[in-house]
Amino acid sequence: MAARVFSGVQPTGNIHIGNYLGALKQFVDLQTGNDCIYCIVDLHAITVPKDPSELNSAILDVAALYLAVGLDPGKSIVFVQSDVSGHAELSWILMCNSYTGELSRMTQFKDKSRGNESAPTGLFAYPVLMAADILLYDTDVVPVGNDQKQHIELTRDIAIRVNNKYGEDTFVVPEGRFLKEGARIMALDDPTAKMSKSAENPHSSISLLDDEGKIKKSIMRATTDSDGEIRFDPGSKPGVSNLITIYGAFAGMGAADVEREWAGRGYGDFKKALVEVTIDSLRPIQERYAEIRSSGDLITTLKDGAERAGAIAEKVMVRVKDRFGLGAAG
Ligand code: AQP
Repeated sequence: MAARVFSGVQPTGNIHIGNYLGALKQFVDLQTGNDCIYCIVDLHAITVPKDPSELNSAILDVAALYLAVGLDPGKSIVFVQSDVSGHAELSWILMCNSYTGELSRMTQFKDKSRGNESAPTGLFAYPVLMAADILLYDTDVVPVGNDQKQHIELTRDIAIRVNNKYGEDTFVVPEGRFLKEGARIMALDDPTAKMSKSAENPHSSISLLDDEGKIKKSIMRATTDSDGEIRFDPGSKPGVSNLITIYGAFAGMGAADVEREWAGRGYGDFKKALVEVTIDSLRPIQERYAEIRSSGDLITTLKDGAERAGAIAEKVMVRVKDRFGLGAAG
């Protein structure tokens, strides 16, 4: 039987090659032979204040990028999270079945709130919303970058806890899917931190929509080391290893093959080749994006996706409410 696949991306800024290599590429590969649902998770984006018109435009940017990288609405459901009310509804039910202790241990909350007492409650609770996103569709597989491992574990813990209390088949217990190569692309200016949309230095990441000049500058400035050897060793050579991972992911090669191809050559030439392979890989995505983003069909695709996703979600909500004894019919 086809597996149900669910994942999402936040419309919080420029989608970068980390998002692409860690998550979006998997989304595309999984479309064949699986039953895939891909979401633009806009409710997650408001955990920090957002300008409404910028947010709305960012939602459409991510939707257009989804289609530009190869998501096919004929094969997969593509929709916006807040267009299906079950996400917020299930999130509340799960919130009542999760512990403040386990949420306090989430590293993303600790990083983003930095102990600030006026950090929004949504920032604390959003891993539960993520669990709701996944459990709402009886998801078997969640393709994500490995920064999401902790959140997938939490989702599994909550699902198992609810199943133990309210019946084994209340939720499908999902599995995360993490790639071997590309699951964590590091920042170009600081290869000990993950590449992130919200980084201040524009040269720490490469956006899927960056022009050739920007791509060249960011890669040529990327932090390396002084030993001059193109060798994959994330522990002692994090910068060079990150560049090897990116090169390999775009060129379709493993790290060992990249090392062999570049043995005895210098960082300058390697970076120039990386610029080329990055530009060549992003060019067709950028061309398709320009067409899709300006077409009126995008909204129709998203509305149709929300209807199809909503029909699946509604069935799961009826089952969950019944198990919990919620509602007049319960
Ligand atoms: N550096 C990364 N390497 C590999 N995969 C990554 N992902 C994110 N960063 C990397 C994966 O991309 C998917 C979508 O991420 P998201 O938009 O939901 O949020 P995020 O993980 O919080 O991404 P950012 O870029 O770091 O955003 P900000 O700066 O807004 O927090 C996920 O599958 C994620 O694993």
